[in-house]
Amino acid sequence: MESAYSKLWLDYKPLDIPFAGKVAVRCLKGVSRECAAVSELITSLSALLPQAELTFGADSAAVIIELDVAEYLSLEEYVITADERGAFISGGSETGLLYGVFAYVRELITEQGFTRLSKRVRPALPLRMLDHWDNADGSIERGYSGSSFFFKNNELIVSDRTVHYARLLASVGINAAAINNVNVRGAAVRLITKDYYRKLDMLSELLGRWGIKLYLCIDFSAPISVGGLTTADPLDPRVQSWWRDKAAELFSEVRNLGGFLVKADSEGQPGPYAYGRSHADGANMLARAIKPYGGRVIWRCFVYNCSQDWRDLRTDRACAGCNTFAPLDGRFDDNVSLQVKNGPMDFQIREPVHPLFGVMKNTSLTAEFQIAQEYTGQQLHVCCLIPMIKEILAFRTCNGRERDTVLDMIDGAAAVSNTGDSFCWTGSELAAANLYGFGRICSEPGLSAEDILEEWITLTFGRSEEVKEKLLYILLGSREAYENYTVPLGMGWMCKPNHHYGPDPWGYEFDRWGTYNRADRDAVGVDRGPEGTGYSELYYPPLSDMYSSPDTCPDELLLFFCRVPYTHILKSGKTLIQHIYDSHFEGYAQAEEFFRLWRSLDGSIDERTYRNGCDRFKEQLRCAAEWRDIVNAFFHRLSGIPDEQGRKLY
Ligand code: GCV
Repeated sequence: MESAYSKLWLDYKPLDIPFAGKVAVRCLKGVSRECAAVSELITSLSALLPQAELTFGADSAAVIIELDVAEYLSLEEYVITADERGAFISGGSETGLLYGVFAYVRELITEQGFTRLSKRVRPALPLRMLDHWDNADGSIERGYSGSSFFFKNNELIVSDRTVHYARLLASVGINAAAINNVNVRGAAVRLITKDYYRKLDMLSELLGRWGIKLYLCIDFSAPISVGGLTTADPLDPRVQSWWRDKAAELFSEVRNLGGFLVKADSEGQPGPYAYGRSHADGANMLARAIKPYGGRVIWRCFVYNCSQDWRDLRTDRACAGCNTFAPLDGRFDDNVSLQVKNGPMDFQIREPVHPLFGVMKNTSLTAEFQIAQEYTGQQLHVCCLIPMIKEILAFRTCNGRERDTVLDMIDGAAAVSNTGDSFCWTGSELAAANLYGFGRICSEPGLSAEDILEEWITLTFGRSEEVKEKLLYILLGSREAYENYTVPLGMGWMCKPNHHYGPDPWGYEFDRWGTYNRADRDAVGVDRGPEGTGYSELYYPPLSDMYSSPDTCPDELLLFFCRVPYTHILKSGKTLIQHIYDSHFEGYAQAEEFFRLWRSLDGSIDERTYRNGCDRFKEQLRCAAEWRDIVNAFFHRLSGIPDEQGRKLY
């Protein structure tokens, strides 16, 4: 029977080498034969070397692979020394060893044989997390890959698919997963009750075998909704004691629980504000309840007024995160990490880096990315986010620290997951690159986007140079293309309201969400300088100065920070309006080229992937034409300025 899901990059095929000798696996001190590292190695070798004779512990073998746990390594670290005769793989724990095994197997595949290798890797970020926005009824908020594989009809599912999920995550070093939506709705409120303990425990044990901690999103008002109290005030002793008891029960029933992820006082979710308390009060209260069990609270900073009056030109949603959290720096307990979205708005194709990364010098931070492509084509458009994630992590905050990049300032990264129960997990096979890349970057941020993609392409599609070159071209160019044919120069929010797919330049203009472009017949963009909303002042100099003036603001963020006339001359020498027209034609042409290249791979990649890709590229082109024509017509009609090249603008 055909499997209901693809194995993605773990679908190992026999290596080209005709190896038929004996391969011995030896478990040295501290390594049990039952651990995931050993089973993974055996599974992989059986697939890669079907002719080989695999044994445990034999002395004479053509290839000997020794596995070891060593105290001198940190828990998730590994060392590999390998050559033609075998390998010595050592981990700081069985999880570190597992990462070493995956790294060794990757090498066997990319090098097609046993070669010399010497590698020592310690994952750069301690927390490498996937956040699922899955609802208990099986639907997924912003899900573009089918339904949930964690939940169905308010039941928790633990299946062979869950095992493969855990393998996929472990293979790229992801060590935490929050399985339910941050908007805690319906039956999910009861996840922290005995209704779910048995299944949660099974799931957490399964994930734990692969080095992954289970996190749950909780309802901040659970003392009321679950506990029957009349308040959820974090400073009320009854509430504190309720959470303490709940934590004791939960952590003893669910053995591999990592902690809680919390969206509070945001978009209708309950939080400490209802009781006049701060976010530090709220987060610390939970953190203290779960601290005895090693639990962590991941507390989101996506807090803003979502009922703004569009006529109000002073209030700026972009400032909200800093306004709320900057005064609380240093006031969070050490088992709280603040989860900060990569930009100050909401995962647009281009935003400045969130200023909180520079400001919160005394608080643990987790960077939040969204590989679910809510605003970036919903996995129907190809949009590889690996270069963007790398760009954000490398951003210098200029906060006076000797090491001042975002990567230096954070302890963790989380990605809103792009997975679902579709055959290929991510709706589009190409979107799986974002899942793979996210994990690899968190573990080894020094890898280039090309390195990561080459690895992923080889593991997923084999070693054809032609396939590799064409896919690299498509993936590496895809973000620029998407940005070109959609929203110009950092402005964001020209998408259709609610579902966020396709163009609607004024869809959010007269609404309550705080997301405006303020386009009129003369100018466009929001003045976020000191004379405007003041947002640019939330950065340290020289960034604050650079962003506040159209002369120094980087073009790609110009309309985020400045309000400029259509005749403003960009650094490229073009006028703003001409740039808008040109980039939209250019972006469409790039998408056409991607589809042409994809079609040329017919016969070189498997039929199912090829056909799925064709359907999606077709839709991408249709939608890109809509974006191009609607955005160009919008600005043409407002400004009355014709295209220098005389193209049709409608
Ligand atoms: C889970 C945006 C999305 C919401 C999401 C929210 C968040 O507003 O559109 O679907 O809610 O971000 O990150 O909490």
